[in-house]
Amino acid sequence: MTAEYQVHGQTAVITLQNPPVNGLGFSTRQGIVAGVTRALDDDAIKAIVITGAGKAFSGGADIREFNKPAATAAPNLLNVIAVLEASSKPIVAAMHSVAMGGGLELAMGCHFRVVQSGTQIALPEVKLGILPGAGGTQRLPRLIGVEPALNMIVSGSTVPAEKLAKTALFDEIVETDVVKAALAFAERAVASNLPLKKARDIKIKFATAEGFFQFARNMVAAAAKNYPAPLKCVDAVEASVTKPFDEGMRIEREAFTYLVQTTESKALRHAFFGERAASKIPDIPEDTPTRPIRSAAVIGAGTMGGGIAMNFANAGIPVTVLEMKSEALEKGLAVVRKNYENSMKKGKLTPEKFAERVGLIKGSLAYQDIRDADIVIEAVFEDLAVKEQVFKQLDEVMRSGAILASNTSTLDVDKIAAFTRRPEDVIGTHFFSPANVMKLLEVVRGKKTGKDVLATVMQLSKKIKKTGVVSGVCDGFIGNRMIEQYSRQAGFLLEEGALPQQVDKAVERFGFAMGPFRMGDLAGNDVGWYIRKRRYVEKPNIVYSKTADLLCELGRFGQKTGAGWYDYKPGDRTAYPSEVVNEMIIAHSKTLGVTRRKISDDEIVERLVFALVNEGAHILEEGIALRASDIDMVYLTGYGFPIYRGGPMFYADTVGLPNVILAMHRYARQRHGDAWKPAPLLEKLAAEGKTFN
Ligand code: T1G
Repeated sequence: MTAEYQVHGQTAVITLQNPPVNGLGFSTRQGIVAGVTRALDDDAIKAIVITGAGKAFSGGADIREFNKPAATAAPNLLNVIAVLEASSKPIVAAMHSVAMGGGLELAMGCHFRVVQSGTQIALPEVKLGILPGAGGTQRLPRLIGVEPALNMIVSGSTVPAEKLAKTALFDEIVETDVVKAALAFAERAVASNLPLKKARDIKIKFATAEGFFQFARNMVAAAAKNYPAPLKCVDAVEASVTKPFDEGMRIEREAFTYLVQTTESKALRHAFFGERAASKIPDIPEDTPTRPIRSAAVIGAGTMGGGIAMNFANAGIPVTVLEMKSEALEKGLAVVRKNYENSMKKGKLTPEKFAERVGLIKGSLAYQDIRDADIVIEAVFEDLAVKEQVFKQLDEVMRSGAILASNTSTLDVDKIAAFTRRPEDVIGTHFFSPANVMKLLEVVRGKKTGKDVLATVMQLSKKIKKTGVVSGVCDGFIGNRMIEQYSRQAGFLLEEGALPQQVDKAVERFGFAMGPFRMGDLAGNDVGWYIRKRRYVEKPNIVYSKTADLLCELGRFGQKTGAGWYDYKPGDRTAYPSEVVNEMIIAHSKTLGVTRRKISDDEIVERLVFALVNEGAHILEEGIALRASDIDMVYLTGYGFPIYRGGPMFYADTVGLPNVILAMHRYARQRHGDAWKPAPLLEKLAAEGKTFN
């Protein structure tokens, strides 16, 4: 069992031992009950202290057990907490580092709580699409007050213990050695025969309950569209005020049981694990030595280069931005400074932080100035000849052991590595615009990329607060390769009867942050145009809709030219449907001899999303992505896919892969059937009744 039992004088100390964060898994729960029972049966023991080994008191229920029998096997967390609360001997929680979710609920079931300052306190269950299911919604309001408790439970936010020092949640707060303090507290409690405090016995006085909770419901409902958990949190906390304790517990349990089986919760848990799984690379052990990254350099001070440089400065890493012309350099650095000024104006950045970050970014016009950087990221024009020239220079100048990274979004990283005499130091670091905001970082592993280089860049991605996802080398890596099939379908839909605003609205109702045409107008329609021109030469047998080319031939590149799929007014980013474009689309259907038809929103969503799924299946079977959840993380953190649907591959699992194939067969009977040939992996999994994840 994973809870250790030790005796200190007349006090038994039960220490949770379930690394990495003492998740309250089945064997840990058993260990706690066994320890308390042993202490109660031993007359020499007068008190009990409970604490956690390592880096957490407890991170809560062991989420690796979710949806498995062990999660609810007796003694479940409610049983454990009932044993604590019913103990005839005082039980003192010695809390440090992290006390979250079920971990905090466990502590609230104890009679007393001694906490080390700086301990992270939270009931983050709502972030997993559930709510505290072991009394948190009933005890926390009694211990810290209804409003602060409701805010913590509905937001899932973390609060440092010292912020709650004056509440009944803690009996003592100490700077160091919380176990020693808890032992001393226990001894005093025994000596003074301190009455045992039970949070459940605290009566809540809250005169304005009805109005308060109605207001809370209105606020939460507005902010939590598509997520059922927050409103259930309000219901449960309201019960802590309006109902007897045991009735409140029943209401909480009912809500928990409902929420834990919702697709939204499964999607959020999938994303939680997906984020962590992405950093695991099968052939690279976790303890692979990494190279120190104490300084960085970025080639190119354009939008991407500036944004990439900000990531380093934000992480406290000095970075030099290299340009060829001083006006380009000055312009780029001015944009970076402006970004920081805007954050400071919005109160997101203190003047000290502003000065520190701006101070960490230097400009230069000479390669010699960056030769000692530990990593250099090239962010120049997306053309292989230009990359060749840059990497040949880097190969000449950079110190040995420096990591040479390219921010290319589609070009072959193996070809780029071959421009140097050190391909093992070359890797792709594909940032997404705006690079200082988007969480996704596609880390492209070349055939010769060194294992320590890959491990270093994955570690760096965490340091600069990115979600690093490993991709193999192929055109478009993971995200852009899939989005190309998505865009193909979007173009075909225009030819067959839909208009840009219908397509965008349909996928935005599905939950995408932005539909394909608004996204094109934002990113620049000329980007896709450039890639398609290359495609027409490289892969002439793949058919694309010409609508996007006709649009670009009109010079309608999007917001940057004041017109794209939509019309724009100066200083106004609203996308207004364009008569010119809609007429062009309708005329183009006529040219093709296609009779336009009414297309349902469902068909639009299925064709766009299943196009992603099918290409994702190809990417998986080719080994470009290590796992399906990596593909989901790419779409959740880089392409605005709705998180409550878990990502394209998770969503396909919830639809059912046989149903995805049925839909693809239906669309294959319409136009351009080649686009709907199911990937072999998709067919195999569907036939075997399996899922991607
Ligand atoms: N159970 C099991 N493993 C967990 C875990 C948990 N609760 N939390 C984290 N891990 C693993 C994580 O997968 C990773 O594993 C390692 O710990 C380090 O995590 C009834 C039912 C605790 C603040 O939602 O917020 O209680 O990849 O990289 O940055 O009401 O993890 O190393 O193998 O994040 O130091 C509620 C979620 C559960 C807490 C630590 N609890 N965890 O952050 O490390 S529901 C949570 C976190 C519940 C009850 C309900 C953070 C952390 P690996 P990490 P970190």
